[in-house]
Amino acid sequence: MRNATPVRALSGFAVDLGGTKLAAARLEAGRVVARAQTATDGSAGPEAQIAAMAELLARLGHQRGAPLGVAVTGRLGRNGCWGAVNTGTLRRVADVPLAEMLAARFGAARALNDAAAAAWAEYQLGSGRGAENFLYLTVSTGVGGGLVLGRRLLDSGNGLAGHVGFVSSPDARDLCGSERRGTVESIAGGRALAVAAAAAGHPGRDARGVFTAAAVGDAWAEELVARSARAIACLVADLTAALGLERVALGGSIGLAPGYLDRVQTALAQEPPLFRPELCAAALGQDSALTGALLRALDTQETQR
Ligand code: ADP
Ligand code: BMX
Repeated sequence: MRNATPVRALSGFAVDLGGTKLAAARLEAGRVVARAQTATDGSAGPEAQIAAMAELLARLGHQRGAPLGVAVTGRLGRNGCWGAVNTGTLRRVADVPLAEMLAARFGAARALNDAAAAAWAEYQLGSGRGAENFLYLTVSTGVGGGLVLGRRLLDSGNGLAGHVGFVSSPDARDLCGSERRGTVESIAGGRALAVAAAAAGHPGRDARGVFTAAAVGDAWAEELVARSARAIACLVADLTAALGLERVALGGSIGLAPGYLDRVQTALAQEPPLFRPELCAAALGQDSALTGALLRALDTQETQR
C-alpha cells in the first residue's frame, strides 16, 4: 500500500502494546503531543488488555469514533485475529477476535503488529525513507520485525510474516516461548537477557539491569550484551542474503540503548560487504509503532473512501 495520508493530516490516537509496556498517545500533524504509559500485564486476558488501553486513551481525551491505530505484540491475521507467537510474553492471548473487540469498544480502530507498524512509520517518515527493501528490527521484550519489500509492507494471512525473531541463531540452544529451539529471540531479546542473567548468578535483573552492569564493566553482563548484538548482526546478514535489504533500522529499548547499535555494527563488520546493509537507529525512536499504527488506520480510511 502506498501512503495516502499526508503528515499534516496525521492526527488522532494510537496504542502500542508491547511485552513490557503499554503506551498510548495523541498525535497532531504527525507528532506525539500527549502520551500515557503503564506496565504490560503479560498474564491478562484480552478483555483486560483492552480495558487497560481504554484507561490510557481516556486519560488522553479519546472519544468513541476518533481515529485510532492499535499496535500489538503478537501476530494479527488478516481476519483480525490476534495471538501471541511467544506465549511466555502474553500468556492468555490466543485466537482473540481483536478487530471486532476494538470496534465494539472504541468505534473506529485498526490493529496491526507492533514491529510492522513501526516499520511503516519509519519507511514513510523516518529512517527507511527512500529504501526499496527495508527492515525495522525491534530488540525489546522480544525481537520483532517489519519488512517493507518493493515499497510494500509485507503481511500474510496468518499474521506471521515479518516475525524474524523466530529464525534460528547459531549460538542459541534454549527452547523459545514459540516452541522453536534456538531462536534469535531466545538469545537476544529482553526476556532472554533476564533469563541468562539469572543463569549467570544474577537473578532479578531485567535487560536494563544487564546493560547497567555492562556499562560499569561487569564481564558477565558484557558478554550477554555482546552475544545479543552478535545474534542480531547474524540475523541482519541472513535476511540481507534472502531479501536484498538496503537498510535496517534498529528500535526497541535494547536496540536504542547506548552502545548497542555500535556493537551490532562491529559484529556485522565481520560479514562480507555484500551482506552488510546500511544500519541505523529508528529515527522516530519510541514513537515509531504509535505513529505507524495511526498512519495505517488513516490509510485504511482513505482507501475505503
Ligand atoms: P516493549 O517490548 O514493551 O515494546 P521496550 O522496547 O521498552 O518495550 O523493551 C523492553 C525491554 O527493554 C525490557 O527487557 C527492558 O528491561 C529493556 N530496557 C528498557 N530500558 C532499557 C535501557 N535503557 N537499556 C537496555 N534495556 C532496556
Ligand atoms: C515477539 C512477537 C512479535 C513482536 C515482537 C516484538 C509475541 C507476543 N510477540 O517476537 O509479534 O512483534 O516480539 O514485540 O509473540 P515486543 O513485545 O518486544 O515489543
